[in-house]
Amino acid sequence: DLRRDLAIQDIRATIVDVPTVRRHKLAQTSVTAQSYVIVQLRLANGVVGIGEAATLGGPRWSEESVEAIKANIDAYLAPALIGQHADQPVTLGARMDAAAKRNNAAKGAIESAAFDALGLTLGVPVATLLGGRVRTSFPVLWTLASGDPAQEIEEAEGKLAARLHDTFKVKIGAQAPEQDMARMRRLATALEGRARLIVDANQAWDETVALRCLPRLAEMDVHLVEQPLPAWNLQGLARVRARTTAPILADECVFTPADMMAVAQAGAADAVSLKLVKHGGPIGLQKVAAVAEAAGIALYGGCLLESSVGAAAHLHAFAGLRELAWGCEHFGPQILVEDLVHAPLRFADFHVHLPEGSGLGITLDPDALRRFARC
Ligand code: MUC
Ligand code: MG
Repeated sequence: DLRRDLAIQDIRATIVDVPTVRRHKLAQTSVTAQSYVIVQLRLANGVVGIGEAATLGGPRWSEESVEAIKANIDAYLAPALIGQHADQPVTLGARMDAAAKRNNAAKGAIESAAFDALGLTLGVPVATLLGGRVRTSFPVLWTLASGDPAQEIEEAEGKLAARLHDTFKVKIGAQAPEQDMARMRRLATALEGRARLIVDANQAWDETVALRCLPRLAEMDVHLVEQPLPAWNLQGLARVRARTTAPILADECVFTPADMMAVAQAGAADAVSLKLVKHGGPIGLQKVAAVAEAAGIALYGGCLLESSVGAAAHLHAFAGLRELAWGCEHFGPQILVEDLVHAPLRFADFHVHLPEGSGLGITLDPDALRRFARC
């Protein structure tokens, strides 16, 4: 019977390292390969759901590394779920929270895999299980992060010409603020009238630097300034926000719904970047989105350079958000030398498209998984 079929039999976590097409430099680290934990969750009926936990340069973007994610899945999260049923995602989440504090990327990958397995079994897309979809394509930006403005302008021109991306997020904070301002001015001048720009400082600045630089970024028509201050400094962010017209995008300061409420109460942001690795899966993402909506804070579809596995899970979660004012940034599949799935996500006309079919609508390529797996 269906109930017995939905019992979780096995959860396998595989670390993979996939080279990127170029070096990706952000404030705290620089990577030439993306590391993920791929979760394969098998039900008694033989169906295997997949999920992905992305990291960026070890435990530097957040506290989770692929090594820690795999260790905590194997030792704590998987044992708490074996024998439980895939049609009870809230119970699965409660059991994971009882088994391990935080570990949101690990939990997010497992929850996505459980939804995929449930959707594949029932013959419905994950978006349907999450409440349905109000959109099937998403405006998608590209991130410029080599640090070399000449290379970045050339890269942006290529994306514009191919009609892949017309909004660019520039990673700042790795170099001195004055250098970044000069770099931004070159980019803004070269792309003026043809592309929108946002910046992400990944917590690199303090309040003084932010107060000096944000008005200049606003004057360059930079549309969003992401996480200019350290995640802990909500009061500082609120003061900076009150003194500039550049809208603030909250990223590392919002993992939980309570974090989102604190940002709202402090008046620290105009928009929030939603990510499965931060919110512990699609259910947590919906909760954070609800708090943001209640506070009048706009939604932005964030990423951590996921492959098509993790990106598809995000698109299913984003598909049902009534307003996604700032679109999304799931360019990840395009920055990898090779994707991990048979039919990668489709990018066209400045949009990324929700895959069709049951579950997440993507299938893992076992050869690619084997090739990039860390032994
Ligand atoms: C981040 O902090 O937003 C997302 C895109 C990118 O280039 O870096 C990431 C992480
Ligand atoms: Mg960010």
